[in-house]
Amino acid sequence: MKKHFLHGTWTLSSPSLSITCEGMVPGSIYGDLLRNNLIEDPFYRDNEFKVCALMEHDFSYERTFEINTIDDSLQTVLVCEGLDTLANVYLNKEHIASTNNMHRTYRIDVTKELRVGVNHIRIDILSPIQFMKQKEQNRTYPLFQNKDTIKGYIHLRKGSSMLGWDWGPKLPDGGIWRSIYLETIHQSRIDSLMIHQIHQEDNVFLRITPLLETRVDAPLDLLCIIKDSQGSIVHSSMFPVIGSPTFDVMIHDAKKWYPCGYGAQELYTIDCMLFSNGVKIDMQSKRIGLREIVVKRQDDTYGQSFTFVCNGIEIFARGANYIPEDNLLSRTSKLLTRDLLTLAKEASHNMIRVWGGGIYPEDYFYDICDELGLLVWQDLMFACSVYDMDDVDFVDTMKVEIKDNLIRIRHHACLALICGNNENETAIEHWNVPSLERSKDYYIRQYVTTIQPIVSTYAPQITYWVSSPSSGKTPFEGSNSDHFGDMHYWGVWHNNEPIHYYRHYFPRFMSEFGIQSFPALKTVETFTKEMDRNIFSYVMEVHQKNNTANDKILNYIGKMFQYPKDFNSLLYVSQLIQAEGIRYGVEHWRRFRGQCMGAVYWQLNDCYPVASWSSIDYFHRPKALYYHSKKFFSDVLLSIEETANQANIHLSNESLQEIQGAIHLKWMDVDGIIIEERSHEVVILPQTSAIVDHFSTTLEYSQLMDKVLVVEFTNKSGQRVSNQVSFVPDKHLSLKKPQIKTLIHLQDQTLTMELSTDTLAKYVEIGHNIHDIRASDQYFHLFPNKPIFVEVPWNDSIEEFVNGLQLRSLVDTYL
Ligand code: BMA
Repeated sequence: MKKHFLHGTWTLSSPSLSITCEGMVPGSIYGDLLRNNLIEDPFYRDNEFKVCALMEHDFSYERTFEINTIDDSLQTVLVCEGLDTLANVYLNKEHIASTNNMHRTYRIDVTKELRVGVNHIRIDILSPIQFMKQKEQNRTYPLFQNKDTIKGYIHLRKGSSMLGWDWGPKLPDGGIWRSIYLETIHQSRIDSLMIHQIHQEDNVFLRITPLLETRVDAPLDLLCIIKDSQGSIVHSSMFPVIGSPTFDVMIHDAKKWYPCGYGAQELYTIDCMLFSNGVKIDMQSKRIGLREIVVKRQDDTYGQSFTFVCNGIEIFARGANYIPEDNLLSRTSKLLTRDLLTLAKEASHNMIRVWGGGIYPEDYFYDICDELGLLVWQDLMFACSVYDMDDVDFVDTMKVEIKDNLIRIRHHACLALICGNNENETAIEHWNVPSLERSKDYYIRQYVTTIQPIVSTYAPQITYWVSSPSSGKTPFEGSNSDHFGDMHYWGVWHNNEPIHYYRHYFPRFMSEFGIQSFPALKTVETFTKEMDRNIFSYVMEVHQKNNTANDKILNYIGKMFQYPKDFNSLLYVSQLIQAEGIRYGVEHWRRFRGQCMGAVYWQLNDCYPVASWSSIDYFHRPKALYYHSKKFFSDVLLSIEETANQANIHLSNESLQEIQGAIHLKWMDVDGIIIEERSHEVVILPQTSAIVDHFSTTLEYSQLMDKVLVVEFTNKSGQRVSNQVSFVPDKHLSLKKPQIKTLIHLQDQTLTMELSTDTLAKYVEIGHNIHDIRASDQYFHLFPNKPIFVEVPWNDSIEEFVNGLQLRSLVDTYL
């Protein structure tokens, strides 16, 4: 099988816009217009609106290519791995296909149309906006749709958030966004490989089923080679194809794959080759991990568990929700995805939920998750909507889309669960949707009757979960309960509930909860002019997609912190409420390990520079939440469950080893004067959480305003985790301007900073006026007599660092 890629330079045109320019394939219309200076940066100020309007027009991509010879006995297929979205495809002026789904792979037989010599291909991309408008006009009954998205998106199988979301602009890019090539096929090909695993203690039995597509009845042979992560061959066999082939292999002493923190990420490669008369005519290769992942759902005193179990180990899932990485699809890259996911792993995330309102990620996304040991909760691409199951074209294309994507991703070690949709069940149960009975009927037809069997056919070993959230019981029955299934809790944030309400909930698995913040000033500067830098300015509000959210940020700031003195302080403090709020929730749920077995916050990343719930912004600048997550997600967590004037100290151990060490408790004032101090030894079993100490005070509020309770746990090898709390909110703490001193060494492109202070400095941020700082720690609390060491990757001189160093802490926002 030969591939002739049609990548590279095409001509992009739009007659109604009088545009003709160079286009890059794979790529996107906006990407090309931007490169050719035909549009301004769509992310700058309010350019979004001008750029969005362009998609009311049709565009065409075309090019010529040469074919030297054509073997009449062979078939040629044009493979389009991503056409976005409504496309008409022409080869040598013949219409060869019409497409309606950006998530699908199209295989178009072009044997008849292809010629020796020069060929001409043209792909017309029709306006998604016109299509949606038309569909909405023809609709006779209302269906529930997300209000932040261009109406009618529910009829089009295009990444919904490209048409706007409560964190994303309405920039419906389009084009040839994934690979396009001609494939020359001999009489037969391997269409797909299905791999079943049966785990028998140290051995793993593999059943490998290649699905063959054969055009002629000629003898064929299959060769299967399996290699381990070191490249050593652990199995090789060749056999003739008889009927529908399937072959079984036993891998002895299997090196298993585990999510990060629970074991290694061993990966095996299966190469399956098809031979005809001794000539190799096709091949498929899959990299797999030997692992068994189930979701344990067992009735218990709290309701029913919802626990990911990998190779028999119960996992407390710690992670974040992932959205598309860029509204301009041509700007994403493997490098950027790796950077994002590596950041997540470095902060002890072990699960990424691919949220259902976007797009199915690239193959490399799953490869990276396999390598890093990040479990993937994969939503199918349906979110916050009711879809028209009487629309035959929609249903037909949806079925193929799901099949295509399951076949593409099902072998990945990281894939832990397939979920039917995001919030569609709970929307029908709780959100007062129109056409209620019809919506219920459509829901059941879509996720239960149609999709569930597709998942059990094409990914039979992956758990199918009908919706997030769901109780897993009869649809629309307690879909967002904290006794069954998974839960999205948005009382904090969307309903303005105070942050301590997180403690009112004991979910079995919290798959969404979040608090917004602004991105760093450097990020804000990319889309604003000086005059825009006020959170209620027009431009800042254009970059705030969640109605009234800036008011909410101020509201939460007011509960915790003093009024920030300027714009930059406000951005910083907004990140602190987010970091502190999410910490508060996660620490609570980790204290109830067993009852709760997952905390996946909303959201990991951004698709453009915006105020949002992300922990890492569009330019991959980690926010305070990111740094907090390093601690609240780490295997060993010391947390303080404080009430008015007392506190339980909890130690949570997610590791597989028992840990022993000393708890050290200090009750002190902000200048480091110790009032009370004690320490004692503790032992904590693997994968448990326990109360290890208790503290109480009888002091009055006014006497508590300069006091802090600091707890530390130091294990036998000297590793330390700590936490702190005051019994008054930070805004009432009597903080003074600290004198923060730094001692800095540079070695092997790493700066080691020792920071010390004369009085408590809260949420210390290490910034630089030019460079981005990715320190090993940030937003930490610095106590007198307790220096903190931080490492910063740095490939410039020490002077450059010192000259631009910008340190700040909480008091700097108001004093
Ligand atoms: C959740 C998500 C998204 C949304 C987020 C913030 O419900 O599923 O649809 O962006 O809340 O509002």
